[in-house]
Amino acid sequence: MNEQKLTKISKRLSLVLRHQPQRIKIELDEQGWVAVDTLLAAFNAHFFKLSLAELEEVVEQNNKKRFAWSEDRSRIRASQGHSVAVNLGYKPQEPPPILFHGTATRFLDSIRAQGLLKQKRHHVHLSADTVTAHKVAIRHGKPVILQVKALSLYQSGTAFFISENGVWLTEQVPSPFINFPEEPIGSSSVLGS
Ligand code: HQG
Repeated sequence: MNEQKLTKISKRLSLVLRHQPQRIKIELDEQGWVAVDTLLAAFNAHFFKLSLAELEEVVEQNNKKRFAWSEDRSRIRASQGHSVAVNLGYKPQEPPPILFHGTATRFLDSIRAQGLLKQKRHHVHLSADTVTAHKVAIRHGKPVILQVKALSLYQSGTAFFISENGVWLTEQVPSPFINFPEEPIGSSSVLGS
């Protein structure tokens, strides 16, 4: 298959395996998988003809290893880059008693009212240390570091995950599980120095 066709198929696969499975009326499971047979039938029906051999070629040849087979090769998924909600298999883990979330002071009222929400991301991101939390915070404005009672939240039945690069992830953090500083911590805080 020539480069152009490989790229064309790869782009369509990224579209439906990362962003818009509904476009060809398929559903991804929680880990982003879809049965290869289902994908091929839907791809053929909605886009253009794609054989199993061609699909295999695209997966093997893909320069960034964008797609992966399940162990038994009956299913396929995108390895990363999703905008649809998937859990790529980060193993649930018991968190330490306290994790940190760096944010901007202007969000505090809203966070007090709603807790920490994942917004556009797949999870709320938490850090094991305040230095990292501070770096995340200053991206947003005047930084403030919230303490999250992670172990209590976990013990109340909420799953926590740790990403390959050490970020703690959870679905949301209700307000009672957050320690808010009495005075917002300004940029002159010791945490920043
Ligand atoms: C805030 C980077 C109002 C939240 C970093 C944050 C991180 C609320 C902002 C990763 C809220 C979302 C994630 C509520 C949360 N009301 N504001 N109820 N709940 N917020 O960027 O945690 O470069 O989506 O506090 O290293 O800042 O992407 O999340 O300020 O790990 O690889 O809404 O992004 O990694 O902002 O950063 P973000 P984040 P990457």
